[in-house]
Amino acid sequence: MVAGIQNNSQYDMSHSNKDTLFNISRVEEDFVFSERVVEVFDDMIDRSIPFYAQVIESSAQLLDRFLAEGDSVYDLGCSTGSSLLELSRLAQTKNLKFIGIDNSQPMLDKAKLKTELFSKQDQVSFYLEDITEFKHKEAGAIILNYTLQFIRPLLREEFLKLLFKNLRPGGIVLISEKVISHDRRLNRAYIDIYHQFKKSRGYSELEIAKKREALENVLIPFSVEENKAMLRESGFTSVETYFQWFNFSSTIAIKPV
Ligand code: GEK
Repeated sequence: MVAGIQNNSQYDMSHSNKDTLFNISRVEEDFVFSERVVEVFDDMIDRSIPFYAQVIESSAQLLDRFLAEGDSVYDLGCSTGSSLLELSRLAQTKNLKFIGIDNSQPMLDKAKLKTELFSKQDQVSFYLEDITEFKHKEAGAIILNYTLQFIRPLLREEFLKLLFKNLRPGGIVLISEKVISHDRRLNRAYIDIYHQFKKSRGYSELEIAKKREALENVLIPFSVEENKAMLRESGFTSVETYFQWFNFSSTIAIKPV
């Protein structure tokens, strides 16, 4: 393991099998969030996303600072609920309501199971919905952790405008993404460093290459600048990076009061 990189959320390791999905010789189809993926998902996230726990911790600090008593926090593309459960543990002072949305029923089944396991049902709930049709009004915060990258590029700006509309004045969006650099040398270097990270977490060269192939048409990263420009275009005024590790970046955007 790379020194100092640890994902230690207490909510991400329950009921997860080891991810060996791409220990295969041929990729038969593009990546989908199927039941097979859900079975290994928490292990996959734990070993594939650098500083996952630290990003959630930083996000909790921002929620604590910017949200008001009783605000609602929406996690779009919440998967098995790991980040929402962790946020509900870390951001406890303002009686916040946590709502996870995903369009994968198997993901939400697992999220609900984990929520019950940790007796969090009063604080954390889940909806099976398409996030591009988000219609929950007066949100205090909307979180997109590694999810915007799966929305079709042509739809992304309209989607961010929809989120802007549904936030209350002063509400925030927190977006964490895999990103690209338009500097070709830096881009190559960042990707190599990320692959070293995955190797250090136990993935073989073959698994890394096959996963990359399966994600090729599905996960389409933008640069930090492109994401920030889209947020400003959508009406957000304060837009800043709050975390970055090579080709992974987290951004906060605030809706003006
Ligand atoms: C985490 N945020 O643990 N509507 C609803 N859900 C969607 C849509 C859509 N249109 N498109 C994709 N999803 C999580 C990790 S994973 C990222 C997020 C990854 C959902 C999809 O079902 C999946 O659960 C999630 O977005 C993306 O921090 O696997 O790399």
